[in-house]
Amino acid sequence: MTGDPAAQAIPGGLARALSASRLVVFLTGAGISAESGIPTFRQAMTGLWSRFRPEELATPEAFARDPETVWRWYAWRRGLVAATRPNAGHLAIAGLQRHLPASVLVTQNVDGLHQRAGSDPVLELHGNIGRSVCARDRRPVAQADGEKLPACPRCGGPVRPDVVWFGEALPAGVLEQARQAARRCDLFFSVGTSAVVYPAAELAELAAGAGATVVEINPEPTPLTRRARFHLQGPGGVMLPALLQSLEDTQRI
Ligand code: BJW
Repeated sequence: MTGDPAAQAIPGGLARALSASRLVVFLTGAGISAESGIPTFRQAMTGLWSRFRPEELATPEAFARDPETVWRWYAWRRGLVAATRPNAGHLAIAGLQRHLPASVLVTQNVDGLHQRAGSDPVLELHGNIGRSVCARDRRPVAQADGEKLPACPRCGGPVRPDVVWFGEALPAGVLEQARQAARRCDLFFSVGTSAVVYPAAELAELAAGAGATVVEINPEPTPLTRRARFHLQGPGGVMLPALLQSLEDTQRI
């Protein structure tokens, strides 16, 4: 048994469930990247939506009205992401995935930090800020970056970030894979998400409804907390390495 106090914060029942699991799903949100220095959306004071209005920046109507402003905002955020690195939470999920017989990583994040931490594949529900597409036909546009709104090299129309805005459908294949995994898993982790944006938030409900053990990792309670069997109330960068340590301890015994 390790002397690591963080690993001892993991309830015995959860450590046993993890080591016996057949399929684990991790669903992550902005909170897992907070310790890398990327702002979340809904936290008071620091969240993006405390400083910016989502209806002016993260809807198709906003882009249609003022594509230059929306593009500049995403260019600023791309810069933030480029200056960061995966943190202990991202790395611990990649480590857990290496130890587990089967796992599926689903993220609402658009920052690509899970991939940089070594997780592959990653089911990106809300796209990726590093990719751009033609706003007319959604075909990829390479090397569209910088502050100035680019024009599509094929049709001359505006280029947009390849992300999912409010009111837009999530990529159907990705969402379906995530739903299937949620229905089939025996352990479901909801990490660093306020669990209020649908359909992502429905995944934990699907998992719980199908009998999986739901675990929430978040310093704050959310609407999911009362349905979760375990709530590890702390930052992902502490709780996820502790989980990895507890799994390594169990596997060593
Ligand atoms: C830490 C931490 C640390 C901090 N460690 N934790 C009712 C039912 C169903 C749907 C709806 C409904 N009412 C309205 C809707 C629609 C809407 C919706 O859900 N709205 C709700 C807000 C009410 N959903 C949609 O519009 C979706 N599309 C859709 O439904 O389409 C239907 C359709 C079908 C067919 C055709 C057409 C349409 C699309 C949703 C897209 C969301 N997009 C965004 C922007 C992405 C691009 C970008 O990045 O700019 O996605 S909004 C934003 O929210 C972003 C996030 O991925 C998403 C979720 O946020 P997340 O990750 O949970 O972050 P926060 O900030 O909310 O929470 C952070 C948490 O971390 C907090 O709890 C902290 O405590 C915690 N934390 N430090 C661990 N160190």
